[in-house]
This record gives sequence, C-alpha cells and structure tokens, in this order.
Amino acid sequence: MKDHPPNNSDETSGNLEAEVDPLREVVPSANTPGKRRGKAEVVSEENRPSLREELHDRKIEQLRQMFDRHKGNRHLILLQDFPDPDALSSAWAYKLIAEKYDIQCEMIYAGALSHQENIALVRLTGLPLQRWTLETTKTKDLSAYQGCVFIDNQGTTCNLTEFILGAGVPIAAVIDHHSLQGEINADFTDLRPEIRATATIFTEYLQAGMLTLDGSVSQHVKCATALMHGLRSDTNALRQAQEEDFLAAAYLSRFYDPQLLNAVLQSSRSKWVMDAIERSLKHRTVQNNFSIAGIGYLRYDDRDSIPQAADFLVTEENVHTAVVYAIVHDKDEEIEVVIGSLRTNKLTLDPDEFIKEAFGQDAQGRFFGGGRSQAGGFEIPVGFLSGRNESSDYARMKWEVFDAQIKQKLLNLISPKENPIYDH
Ligand SMILES: [Mn+2]
Repeated sequence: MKDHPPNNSDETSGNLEAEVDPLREVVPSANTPGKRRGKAEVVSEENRPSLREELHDRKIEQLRQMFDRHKGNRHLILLQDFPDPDALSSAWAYKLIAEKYDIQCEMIYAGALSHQENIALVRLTGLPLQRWTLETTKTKDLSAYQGCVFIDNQGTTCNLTEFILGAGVPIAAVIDHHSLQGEINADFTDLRPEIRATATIFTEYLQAGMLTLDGSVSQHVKCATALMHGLRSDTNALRQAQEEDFLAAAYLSRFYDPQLLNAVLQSSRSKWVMDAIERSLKHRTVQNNFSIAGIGYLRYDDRDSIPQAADFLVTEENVHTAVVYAIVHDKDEEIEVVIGSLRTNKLTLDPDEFIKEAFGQDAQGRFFGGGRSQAGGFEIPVGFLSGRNESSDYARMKWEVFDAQIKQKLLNLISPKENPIYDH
C-alpha cells in the first residue's frame, strides 16, 4: 500500500475522541453485538468506544443514508467476471438489505461460473444471479437503473464496467476488501483492505441492524449460509481468519444451515480441474520458495482451475508462494486473455504490491491485476494475437512467447540475478 492514496475509510479519521457521538441514538447498541461497552452510564476512559467502533458506526450511518437517498430506485450489482463465494454472498446480502429500502437489485456478471463450489452454491441456494455479456448489455435499457454497485471488486475485474459507467449509470456503492485499485467516485464507499472477506463486512452490516435475520425465513438462512461459505473461502477455511471474521462467523452460526454448506463444499472437482493441476505440477519451476507454472491453453469455462492449481502448488514443502497462469480462450467470442493466480503463505508478501510491481500498468494506466491478503490475480489481454490459427505451431509459439514474458517478469522480482534474459 506504499504508493497508494489513502482509502476512503480514512476520510472519517479526524479527531473523533473530542466529538460528541451523534450516532449513538441512531444505532442502538443492542443491535451491535461485538461491542465491548461497559454498563456504566458515565463513559469512563476505558469504556469509551474504540476508534474502530466509532468508524464502524459512522459507516453504518452513511450506508443507511445512501439507501434512504436511493429509495425506490433500481441498482445493478456488478460482480467480477468469475464471481467467487465471497462476492456472490455479499452481493446477495446487499440485495436483501436494499429491498428493505424498496430498492430492486439485479446481480450480474459477464464471465463464467466455473468453480464447482460456486455452481453448487448458486444451484443449491437459488442465489438470484444473471449473466449479462457485453452483447446482452447493449440491448438493455440502462436508464432504468439509477445506480450501480461494485461488491468484492472495484470494477477493474468486470468486463461490463466501462460500458455501464459509459452509459451514465452513477456508482451508488463500492464495498470491497481489496486494496484501492484507482480513483472511485461513489455515493457510498467502504473499502477495508485489512478485512479478510467482504462477507465479514456484510455480516457486520447485518449485526448493526441493516437487516434482521430471521431463522424461519428460508432466504435468510440460505444467505447466511452463503456468507459463511464466502468468509470461509476467503480465509482459507478460517485458518487465516482474524477476530472480525470469527465474530462474523459466530453471528452467522445462529442462522446458517450446516448441511447446506456441507453439500456446497462436497461438490467434486471436474476432470478439467484435475488436468490443470496435473499440468501445473508437470510444468512448475521452483525458485527461492516460489513455485511458478504456466499451464498452456484453458477453456473459458475452466478458468477457475487456475486458482485451484495455485492452491495446490502452494502446499509443497519449502514453497511459500505459487503463481499459476494460462491463456484462457472463449471459442464463441474469440477472446483470449492470459489469466493468472497467486497464492501465498508468506505473511510479509503483499500480493497486491507484488502483482502490480511485476506486471505494471497498461496504456490507460490500469494495473493488470491486484490482490488482497494472501491472494492475487492478473489478466493480460492477448490482443492482436488473439484467436485461433490453422497451424498448431502458431498456437505453440504464441504460448511460448507469453510464457517466457510472464516468467521473466516474475523472476525479475523473485531473483533478479537469475533472470535468464539479462544474465546470459
Ligand atoms: Mn473477497
């Protein structure tokens, strides 16, 4: 986070201690479990709510005000092209909260649901999700939407962003735990890179009374289950969870359906995922505790086998970080893009910084990727070289060029002296 401008949550970090808290009446403390306030009427120094709690109260109030301003509106919730459980569950929670304010939301994504667990999650919970390609988006009347929302992303990993913003749909909210990806002009912003899962942020909203979960309402139970899955999957099954995530999980444990979660987790790996893992094992290079594997071409629908292969490679002895990448192609739309995933157990390695430094920015100044705690990803367009060619030699050459270039950029960072291009 060295070079990045401060995120939006800093805007309220003035001298709160000196102020009278105007929100105390609006947010009854009974609705905010997890607070450690004393019973005493007089607030002594040690019973004074922490700065974090004050900031939290302010965010909740800003969120409430945003929803009030948007009453009766329609919102489009934009998910990343390959939505994960954290994004899916958080977007669903947003939709349920927004309904209380008479705001109708549509959750859309442009890519593919390719991880077996995500397909199971959507099927088993009936999660209301729509796929809009760029083509379908062009046929929609976007003036029907008074706001768009980015959840668990900031628009940089969503193919529809440019088109929807270009059509003049204003950004109602950005709620994310990835590091700041660029300037954001939204009605409401809650960016917390220190939080492990967006599902944790949304569970805090629920706990603060934005929506009272009811264990007898099936949709609430399913959404709580989805949130539990979301925060588990972004914290490596709670192994990397912090206090906030555990508190959120504890709250969700009152409502979620453990059998449903089990069914989602037991979905089996496809043959394609197994093949991708096999290829990543065969092609991996281990250097300075980094394991790097380029696995060639991959179908668009199997894109999520990349992070699964990285998850697997990082489990090898003496490896703390794994990077797996492939050229992902969509045969219908002739799209080709290099997609990569990074996974690390090394706490001092910031995936966001690492990826931004390794690959830099494109001509428009957009980074090719970024990350959050212990995970990151990148997408590099193949551009003019996209598309099938009659000759398989051509496909092989194209792969070799991209493979060499990506390895070179990664090795520059990992062990500059051993870079094959500069050393030989
Ligand atoms: Mn996430």
